[in-house]
Amino acid sequence: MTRIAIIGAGPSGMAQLRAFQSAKAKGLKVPEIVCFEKQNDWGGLWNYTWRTGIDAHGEPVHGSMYRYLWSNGPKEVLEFADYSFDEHFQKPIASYPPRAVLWDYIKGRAEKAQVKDQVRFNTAVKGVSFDAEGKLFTVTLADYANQRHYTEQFDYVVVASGHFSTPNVPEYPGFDRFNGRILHAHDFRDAVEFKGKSILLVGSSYSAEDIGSQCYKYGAKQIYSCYRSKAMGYRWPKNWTEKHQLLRVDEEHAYFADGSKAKIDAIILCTGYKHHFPYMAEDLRLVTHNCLYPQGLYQGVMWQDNPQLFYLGMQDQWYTFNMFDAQAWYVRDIILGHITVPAAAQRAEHIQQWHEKEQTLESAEQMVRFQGEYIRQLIAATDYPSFDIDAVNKIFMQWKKDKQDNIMNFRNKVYRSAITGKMAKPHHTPWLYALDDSLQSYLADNPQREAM
Ligand code: FAD
Ligand code: NA7
Repeated sequence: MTRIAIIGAGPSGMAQLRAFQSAKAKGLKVPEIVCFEKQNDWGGLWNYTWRTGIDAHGEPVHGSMYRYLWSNGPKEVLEFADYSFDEHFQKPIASYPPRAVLWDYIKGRAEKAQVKDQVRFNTAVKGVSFDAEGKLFTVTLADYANQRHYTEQFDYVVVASGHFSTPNVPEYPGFDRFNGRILHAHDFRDAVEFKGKSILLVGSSYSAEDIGSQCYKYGAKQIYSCYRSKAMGYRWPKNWTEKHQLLRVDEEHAYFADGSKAKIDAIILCTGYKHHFPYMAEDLRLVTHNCLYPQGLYQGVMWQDNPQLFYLGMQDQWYTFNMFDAQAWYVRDIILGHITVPAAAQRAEHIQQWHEKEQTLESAEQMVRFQGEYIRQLIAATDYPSFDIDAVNKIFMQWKKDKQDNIMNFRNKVYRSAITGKMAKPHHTPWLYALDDSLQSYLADNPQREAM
């Protein structure tokens, strides 16, 4: 029987499991699927861990999420087209759920699909190689629950191990003599640690914006953020100053390119992540940076040099869960033979066209539309339920505007679902004052009364 290995049971791997299950539910014959997940539960980054560094098995900790993380975009832009938030929660909820609420939602669909028995947990993929003659992959595995290493063979491999877990850690002069803590966003867990402290955030993208906002919310004394190429440019609270490029630090100060300096207690490097697939043989390994159309992947998913290998979710992400779905359904239909893949030269041309188009994008709106169009084309080729991508693109633009209007208030806004047509319900407590963001508190209709 044809066998498929999925590497990782995060949102992308779970989308692939659900895609095949949906085909099976329609009476189609599907291959044997084994999903390998190195953690003891699914959900990927949404499966929070307090750990940093090395996990209980000596594996690099995958988690980059922190306590108090709330969705950084509206839930309406990531909603599954085949499983709405209303279906999962059985009532309207607000637009920016905390981490635990989104994890619950992701798990809800996969549990309904009953695919958990296809996942081998506590099992890390250590090697993937391909035998061109036999046309089979050999996957080397570390089974931590049973303390054994073994190999298995597969006809197809789907890499869904994420790309926001291996930190990009630059060094600046003076780091080796700075008196305070220096950490990467990947190791940031709890904003309360920085209450009353002066912190410096290096970087000017999502992690800097959100970790800074967390630290503001939980009582940091002073926040400095510094950018290399582009300022975030929001109207920050009074105790948050945006600086240009960091030049160096000494025991207790940071020095910036504009000649100013600041006294700081800690440095948080919000300097992004690396695509890192050490377990893939070199000829199968995706090498890219955080962009919207990684080169070498036909339709953003199929490895150009080997049509039996796929990567999911490797793009920079405006769209997330529904993009992983669009990709997973597409990959499924290639494997099932429902989508005919063109010859290598045409595939290369197709990749090149999208790559060149990406180079012309300048504004956020153009980038969102680009990714929306990509998803639209994938969905059109499969039976994934279509949804109004233009409406979702508009929600993205409204979200950008809401952030520009008030960066500390945008999470109180609500949007209309493109899946159900219904409006979200405002949350019971403004984000800045909602310090308890547990699932229970978030879903409570009247948290004060329910706490009594
Ligand atoms: P991951 O979620 O990274 O899952 C990959 C899985 O692969 C993990 O379970 C991991 O344990 C497993 N794995 C890795 N290596 C191996 C191996 N060798 N063997 C076996 N298993 C392995 N997206 C949003 O939509 N909204 C947000 O608000 C949002 N916030 C974010 C905040 C942070 C701090 C970060 C880092 C990302 C955020 N994202 C957000 C984007 C996030 O990338 C996606 O939501 C989503 O988690 C990506 O899913 P994935 O399955 O591709 O990867
Ligand atoms: P991103 O979005 O990849 O951004 C990385 C940031 O780090 C960006 O501002 C970079 O500046 C900056 N950077 C990278 N290297 C350096 C050095 N050496 N010095 C200074 N600044 C640097 O990563 P994020 O972690 O913010 O976001 C990733 C995901 O996590 C995202 O999808 C969210 O949902 C959560 P540049 O613009 O390249 O000059």
